[in-house]
Amino acid sequence: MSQAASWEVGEAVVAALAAGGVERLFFVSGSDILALQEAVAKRTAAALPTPSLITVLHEAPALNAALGDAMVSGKPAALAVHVDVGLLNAGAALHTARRNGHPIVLLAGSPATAPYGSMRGALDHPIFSLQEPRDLRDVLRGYVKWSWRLALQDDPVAVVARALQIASSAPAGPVLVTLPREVVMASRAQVPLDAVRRAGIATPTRPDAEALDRLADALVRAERPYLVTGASGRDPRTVEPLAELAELAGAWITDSEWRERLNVPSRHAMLDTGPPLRDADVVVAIERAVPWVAGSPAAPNEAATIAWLAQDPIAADVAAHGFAGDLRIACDPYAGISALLEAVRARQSATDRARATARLERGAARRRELDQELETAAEAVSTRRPIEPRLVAHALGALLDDEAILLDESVSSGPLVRAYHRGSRPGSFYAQSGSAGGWGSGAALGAKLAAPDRDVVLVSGDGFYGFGVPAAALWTAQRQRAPYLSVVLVNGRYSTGTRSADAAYPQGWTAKAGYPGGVFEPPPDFAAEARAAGAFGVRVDDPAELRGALQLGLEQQRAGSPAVVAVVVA
Ligand SMILES: Cc1ncc(C[n+]2csc(CCOP(=O)(O)OP(=O)(O)O)c2C)c(N)n1
Repeated sequence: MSQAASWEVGEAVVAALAAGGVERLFFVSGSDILALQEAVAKRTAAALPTPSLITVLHEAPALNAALGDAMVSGKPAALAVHVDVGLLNAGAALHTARRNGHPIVLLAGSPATAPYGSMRGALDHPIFSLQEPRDLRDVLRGYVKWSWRLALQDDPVAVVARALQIASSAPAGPVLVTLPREVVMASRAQVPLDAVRRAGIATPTRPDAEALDRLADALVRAERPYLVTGASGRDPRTVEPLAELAELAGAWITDSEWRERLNVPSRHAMLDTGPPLRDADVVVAIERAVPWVAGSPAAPNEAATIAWLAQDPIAADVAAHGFAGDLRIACDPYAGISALLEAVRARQSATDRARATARLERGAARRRELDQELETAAEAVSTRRPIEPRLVAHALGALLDDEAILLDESVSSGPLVRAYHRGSRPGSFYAQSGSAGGWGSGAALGAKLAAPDRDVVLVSGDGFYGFGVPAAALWTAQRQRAPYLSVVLVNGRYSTGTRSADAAYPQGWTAKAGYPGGVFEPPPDFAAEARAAGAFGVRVDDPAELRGALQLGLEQQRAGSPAVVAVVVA
């Protein structure tokens, strides 16, 4: 009788990830994840299914790249890092992973504890004893949906199957598996990968019919209905029915405070063309955990009917919430929006329809006016020096075609970037749903790996750009032929430490002292940094050269080189 073939547990993990559709394993080196590195190399050599290993020079852009990959591909992505230090280096990207809701499998090596010489992979260096304060999983409590410490007696394929199932089932999010070194280096009989294929992901939930009918009744009767969203466009199929719902119901839409995705075409007639949200009589918050600040002037008024339509309509993941909700409809957003559209259609009378159409016409007229105002305002600053962020936003809007992917991390210039964006295609605009600055460079890299044929453009404030360890991402972009264009708005300051300081301490000591802590003058030369990382880099301070520089950056990208255009702005 022939003996069953064996493989290392690390190889079982890698094979199971591949079986689960993970195409890329973002990787930052460590002595306890060698088994994964070895397994990928071995399986690549043998032409066996394996994620490709993407070396990134820092864990923060590595995790952000995994997020960018999952965000654009819609498939799970994985990241392997070294023990506690690797996870801690991933840092704020863990926050983004939690808030952006992508299916991510985090793998962290865990130091050996087996006594020296007792088994393969056992303790052989003093450092191992220092690399796991208590249980590594404690570090990430609050940031992952689920975690597991792989043990010798576990079936590694079943553990990966469970990890992928939990990460991918709605609401999707990160999971963590810690991998003790002796465990991943242990030999096991090979097992089939059926557990991964058959684990299954939860099917989308349909909205409760009665609750949906009540909401449709309210929407049809409403005089000033509002749809507030942010991340419904995570499912690209929602864009069309959401736009149609707004048109049919004559409902105003806003996502301007937190547009994580393109939720409706960015020049839609009902998008940000309506009265203040405060005046709404019926509000539907769609896939948006925190749609306004309760009690503030930007919130709906007390008398408004408020409905929540989301995978998690109570936002259980937000510790303190406290928003009113007359209806909380748990559903897959695509199922919910589509059902609401049909329910509104079914009960609109001719008079209801006419009232809705009148609002739609008002929206369309306001949109034309706004577009004209935006052009006039851009024209008015077209020769100003230093360059106005508005001019950059305008130039970007004009430069990008509908196939392009725009990633926005431009903080105080965000409203301008969104206003001038002309994208209408689902998946043409991305931002993050959290607050962890530094997402952009890694996310752009991951996006480009997932969509190699599309232009990928990041627009970022210089502060957040610096947080993202851009050189580490640019290096990988260069090596992997995954080029993206970064447009950095260089003003040498954090709006938090300057504008916010002014708001909190008008004419305060900070202002008098010239904003120490808020200003970094002179700012780093981000173009030179890009060149040092092997990318194209150019600095622009003349408005007449702006368009040409952006065009050149785009061409560099198309020719295969990552590019950075650092624009010195007012
Ligand atoms: C990792 C991280 N550190 C600090 C902050 C706090 N913060 C919020 S906005 C901001 C300023 C961002 O500056 P910049 O990117 O230059 O954009 P600007 O404010 O100048 O528009 C900072 C520091 C954060 N959100 N994330």
